[in-house]
Amino acid sequence: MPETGTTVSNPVIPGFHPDPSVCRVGEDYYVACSSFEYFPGVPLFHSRDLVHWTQIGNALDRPSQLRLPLDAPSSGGIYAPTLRHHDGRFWLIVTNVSGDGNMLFTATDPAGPWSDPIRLPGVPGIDPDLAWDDDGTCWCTVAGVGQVRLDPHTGETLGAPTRLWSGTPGAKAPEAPHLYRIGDYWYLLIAEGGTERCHGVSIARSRTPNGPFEPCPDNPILTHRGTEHPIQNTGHADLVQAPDGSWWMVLLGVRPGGGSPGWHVIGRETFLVAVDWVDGWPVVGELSSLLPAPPWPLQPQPAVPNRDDFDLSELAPHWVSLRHRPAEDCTTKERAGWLTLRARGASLDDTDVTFVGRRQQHLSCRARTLVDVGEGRGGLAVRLDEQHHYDIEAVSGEVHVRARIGPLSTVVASRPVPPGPVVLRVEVTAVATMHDPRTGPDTVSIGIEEPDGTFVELTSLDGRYLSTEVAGGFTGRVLGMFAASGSVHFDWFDYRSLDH
Ligand code: 6LW
Repeated sequence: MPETGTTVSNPVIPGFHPDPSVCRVGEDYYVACSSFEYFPGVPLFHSRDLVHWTQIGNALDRPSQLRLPLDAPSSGGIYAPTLRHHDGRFWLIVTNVSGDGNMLFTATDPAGPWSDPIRLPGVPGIDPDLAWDDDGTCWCTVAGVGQVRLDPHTGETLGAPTRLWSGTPGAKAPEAPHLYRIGDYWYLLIAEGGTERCHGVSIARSRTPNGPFEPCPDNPILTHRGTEHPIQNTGHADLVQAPDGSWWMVLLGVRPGGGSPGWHVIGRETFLVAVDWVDGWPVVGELSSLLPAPPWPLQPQPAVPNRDDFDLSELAPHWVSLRHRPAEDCTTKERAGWLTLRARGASLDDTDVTFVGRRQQHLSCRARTLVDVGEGRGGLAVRLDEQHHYDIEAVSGEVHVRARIGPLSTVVASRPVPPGPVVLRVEVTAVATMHDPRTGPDTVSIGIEEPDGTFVELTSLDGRYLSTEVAGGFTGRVLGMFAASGSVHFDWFDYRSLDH
């Protein structure tokens, strides 16, 4: 997490928080991120200094806003929001690639409630952006890069979509457009090269919002492709101006670990970098894991607590489930001070399984939970998707560790335990030194705790199999609790960084 002082650490929003879109209202900054198959969707963060961010909610937290079919694929669902403030309201435009397509939501308070969706059947493609002209015309720009005029109050498109710019000739996937009026120009910021190692950020400008656009002679204005930089896949950016006139960029990047080709395991994270303007073009400062602190007082905000005792009736906003979260299957009201999960699917191989987790936000970390399975089955999991997860499952008198890697699924360890509640533990350790280029990014140790807190490791697995490079897709690891049969009760969940 960022520290105060002369430098601050990047990422500013660690863990699987990709496709950041930022806006500022007065002294307050807000960021929205993609959420894919998880419910609630579109995590929203607040900051007063661009460095310390607190999650204030999720924009899409009701079934009427986020309809994900129960068989929607992982890395489907919610892609690439744009968050803007205009005319006294917050506007959020986003794509649900697993059903409802492009949708627009509004709120007066970004912490919610957000409106029901305004559907946008005339807006094609993904990565929609919103920008308003002085005369109130609303321009919606999408990946490709295309554009269509929109009545944002009704969702009606006005006229046919037009093609604006395809980015650098030969570069794949021009996407993530954001359009801004800055000075005498309209600037069109895009990502290109694909969201993997070749990702980059390019820009073009025009005197009018609908082109013609002239590319920046120094494109890409940011990329780490082909470098040894520890932050890779840099792209999908958004710009914001601070009250002192300085400019900043939020963007996604990853931190691969291990040997060749490098595996990133906690998804695409949100980074911050300073931007200067030279001759009417933005020049991106050096992006590193230690940034010079911005020239204003830093304002640390409350971080996600390490431990959740499930004493409140509502779950904190960082807890996510898969595709939906029916209240009857996930409640703190059945047993005071415990989270009760009622099984739907039989395992994390199923798309409809009762799961409540939080993103792994540190390269090394520890997660523990006290579970009482009663007559049921359930436990603690490290999840990348249905085909890639490690879990420790308790049943009466026993625990089993299972690894699912692609088509292979195996019980790697079992152990008898006394009946009654048991503490399950997962410990992730990033690999520090490497003598072999085939070394994976981290190890995942899984086991139980003795009543005195001693860790009994049942297995230690190579973490590469729960990486995006192996699993594919757009997400990162989520650590969480699941029920595989019956009703399973969790007294607490404790997550700690073990990063140095
Ligand atoms: C998103 C696209 C991208 O829609 O990945 O990195 C896609 N950029 O802009 C999914 O996050």
